[in-house]
Amino acid sequence: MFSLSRFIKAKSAWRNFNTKYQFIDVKKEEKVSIITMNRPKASNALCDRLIHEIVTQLKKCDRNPETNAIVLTGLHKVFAAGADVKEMEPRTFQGNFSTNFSSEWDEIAKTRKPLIAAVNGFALGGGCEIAMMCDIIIAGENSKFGHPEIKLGTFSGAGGTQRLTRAVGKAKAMEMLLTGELISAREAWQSGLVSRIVPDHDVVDIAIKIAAKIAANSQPMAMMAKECINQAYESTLQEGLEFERRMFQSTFAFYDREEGMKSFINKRDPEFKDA
Ligand code: DAK
Repeated sequence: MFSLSRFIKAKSAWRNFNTKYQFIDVKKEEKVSIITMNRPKASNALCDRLIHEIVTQLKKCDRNPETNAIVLTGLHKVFAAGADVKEMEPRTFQGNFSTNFSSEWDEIAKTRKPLIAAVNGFALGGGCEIAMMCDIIIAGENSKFGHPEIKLGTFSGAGGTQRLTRAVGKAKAMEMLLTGELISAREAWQSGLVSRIVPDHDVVDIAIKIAAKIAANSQPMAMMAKECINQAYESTLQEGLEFERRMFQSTFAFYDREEGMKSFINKRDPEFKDA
C-alpha cells in the first residue's frame, strides 16, 4: 500500500529535484549560459531570494563543463534597482551581525567562469555592485549607473566603495558615492566602468556574442586568465607577476596549449578540448 507519508516524501523529493526559480530565467546558447533577473514588479530589487537564485545558478554554471561563459542581464528598463529596501528596512545591527547579513552577495564575485553583465536601464546601488562583480560590463546607450544609498541614510555595502574606486578612480567614485547622483552610459564608458556602449536593443545579443567568442577559446585558459587579471586587484605588481608566471607555466600541462600552438604553426583553426 502507498502510505500518505511516503507520498508526501516522494512529492517533496520531486519538488527539490525540480527546483523552479521564482525571479530568474535561465537559458543556454551553445556554451554560453544566460541568466535574466526577472522581478519586474519591484524593478528587479535584489531581495535575498533573487540573490540566492543568481548564486545557485552561477555555481551550477561553474560546475557544468558545457558552460564556458555566462551573461547576467535584467529587464529592458532596469538591470537592478539595488538591494530590496522594503526587505532591508526592518533589519537590525544585531541581526545583520549574527546572520552575517548578505554574505551570499560575495559569491557572485567568486564565479570562476567569465561573467558578462548586459545592462539596460538602471543599475543602482546593489545593482551596480553586482554588475561590477562581473568581468565585463556591456551598457545600453540609455543605461544609468549610480549609488543612491547615501540618500537612504547609508552607503554602499556590497563592494561599491572598493570596486567603483578601482574602476573609475577616487574623484569620480567620491562624487558618485557621496552625492548619490547617477551617471549616464557615456560617462560610465569614459570613466572605465563599462567596456562598451551599444544600442539598447542589442545589449544582450552583443554580450552573448562576446561570451561566445570567449567560450570558443579554451575554457581552462580563460578561467586562468581571469584569475590572473583579478590578481591585479589583490596583490602588488611583483606578486601579481609571479602569480601570472606560475599560471602561464602551468598552461603547458594542457592539451589546449599544445593544440593552440600547433594549429598556428600548421595554419589551421585550433580544436580545443577544454582540457
Ligand atoms: N527596493 C524595493 N523596491 C524597489 C526598489 C528597491 N531598491 N526600487 C524600486 N522598487 C519598487 C518601487 O517601490 C515600486 O514598487 P510599488 O510602489 O509599485 O509597489 C516598483 O519597484 C517600481 O518602482 P518605481 O515606481 O520607483 O519605478 P520608476 O520607473 O519610477 O523608478 C527607479 C525606477 C529604479 C529609478 C526607482 O525605483 C529607484 O530609484 N529605486 C530605488 C533605487 C535605490 O535607492 N537603490 C539603492 C537601494 S540600497 C549589501 C548588499 C547590497 C547593499 C547593501 C549591503 N551587503 C552585502 C552587506 C545594497 C544596498 C542598496 O542597493
